[in-house]
Amino acid sequence: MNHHLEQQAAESEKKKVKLLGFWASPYVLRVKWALAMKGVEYEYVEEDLQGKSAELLAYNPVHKKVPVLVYHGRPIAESQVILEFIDDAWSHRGDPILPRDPYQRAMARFWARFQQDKLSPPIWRWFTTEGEEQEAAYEAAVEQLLVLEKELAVSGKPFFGGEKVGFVDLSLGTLAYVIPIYEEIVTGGGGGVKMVTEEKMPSLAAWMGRFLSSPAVRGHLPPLEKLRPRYQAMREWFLVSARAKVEQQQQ
Ligand SMILES: N[C@@H](CCC(=O)N[C@@H](CS)C(=O)NCC(=O)O)C(=O)O
Repeated sequence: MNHHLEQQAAESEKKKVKLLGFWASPYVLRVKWALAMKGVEYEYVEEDLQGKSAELLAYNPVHKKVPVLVYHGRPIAESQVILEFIDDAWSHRGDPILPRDPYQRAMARFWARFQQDKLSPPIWRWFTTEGEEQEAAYEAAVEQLLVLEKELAVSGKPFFGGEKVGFVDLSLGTLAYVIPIYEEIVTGGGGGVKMVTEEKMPSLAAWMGRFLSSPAVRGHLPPLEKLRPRYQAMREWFLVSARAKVEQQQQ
């Protein structure tokens, strides 16, 4: 295709694909990465989650959350569902997101669910608590991270998807970006407890760097200087709320 035709095709695709998102949302990020993997052109609409647009409420009346991908006027919600849709709708483009083999597909979905159900909850708990609760969450998070470490080390591959970024990488991906931010905030920028270390989790630590610098990801990361204070404020809010609750109980 010559340049002009290519531009025309991209413009017409842009009219058919729209993403409703929020810049800091980890769920939106994975969709942006998947669209980049497939080279899909789309219109991006930033939502105000404090004052959601009529469009968002109409497109996702069940959850009222972002991301929502709108394809030819029809909405798809829930980030993991959207990833599968992108893989199906643009199966002829870019690298496959899910493996083709049925067993491998099932395993990819299994590990994506592991992230959601087993791994992310203790990591978030660790980031939003202090004292004994935080210590317990730390232990739980490390235990699950070591499960992943083993999985990656045994495969000997650069990504959970094999030679290339795939469904599991996209699902785990935001952790690669936010864990270092969490560590920095929790330790107040000083040394102290880290969650992912090269000594304990060499494969995972290497994967984090590799994933963040992969082509579909590196251009689509929210600015650290904006994300860091946002997370800092969230941690403070959780700690202040928890302390207030304890005080209330003591009265
Ligand atoms: N399970 C959903 C979660 C999406 C989600 O939690 N989105 C947040 C932004 S990070 C949201 O839209 N929150 C608005 C609200 O809860 O009112 C997915 O995977 O897409």
